[in-house]
Amino acid sequence: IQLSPSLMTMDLDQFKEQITFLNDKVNSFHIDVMDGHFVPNITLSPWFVEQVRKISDVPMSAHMMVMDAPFWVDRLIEVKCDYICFPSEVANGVAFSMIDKIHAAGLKAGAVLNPETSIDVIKPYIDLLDKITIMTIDPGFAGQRFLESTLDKIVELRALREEKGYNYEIEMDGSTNKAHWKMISDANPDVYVIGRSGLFGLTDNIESSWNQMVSEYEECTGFQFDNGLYT
Ligand code: S6P
Ligand code: MG
Repeated sequence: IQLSPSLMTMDLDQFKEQITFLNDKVNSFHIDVMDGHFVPNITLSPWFVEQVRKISDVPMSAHMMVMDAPFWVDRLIEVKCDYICFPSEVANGVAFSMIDKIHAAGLKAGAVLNPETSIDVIKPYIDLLDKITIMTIDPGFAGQRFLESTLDKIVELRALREEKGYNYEIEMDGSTNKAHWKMISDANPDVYVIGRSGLFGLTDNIESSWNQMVSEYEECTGFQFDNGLYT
């Protein structure tokens, strides 16, 4: 499986230690970028992407929760964020130009679907996307209720990709932990965003949290932990 730790839930007092530990274990870092309007919170930023890049070569994936998506796309292009994922809910009228700009910069373009958003919203440009993120919680905060019905969209996206030959990666985000590993794994996304409840919050040490996450994953799914990096 491909893992993408959500850095808004890391322990900032252990910034270097946690990033360095995860550096050769995960496929990307998930960077939540909020503007206080699309959701009532403010977390990470393009500046944070630059700080992580100083000590890590792991690709970075920005999850934008902002009203003015084109503005933040430009800022994330400036720092060469590897995946730039915009909120599909505010992309009407600007989706094609954002995707073209991201691609012209040699970066990957993604769209994020909040729990209430249906796949139909992104159908006009789905063939151009490199990633689609399905929110399995309400966006804005960590530690929120898992919304099981959102998993149907993962199954639908996989079938659609098969049928039409699309290239997007399918990612899920929210409450990836032992209460939900089994049902998420049944829905079979490509990328699992993992945050407070499934990794950073498990113990006060990143190595023991990682080991606990791996054993919880194996216990819940019956699969061997098979990190995408090593396959
Ligand atoms: C929420 C954000 C997510 C969270 C993550 C937190 O707005 O997009 O990426 O950081 O879901 O993890 P958890 O395990 O507390 O849900
Ligand atoms: Mg996120």
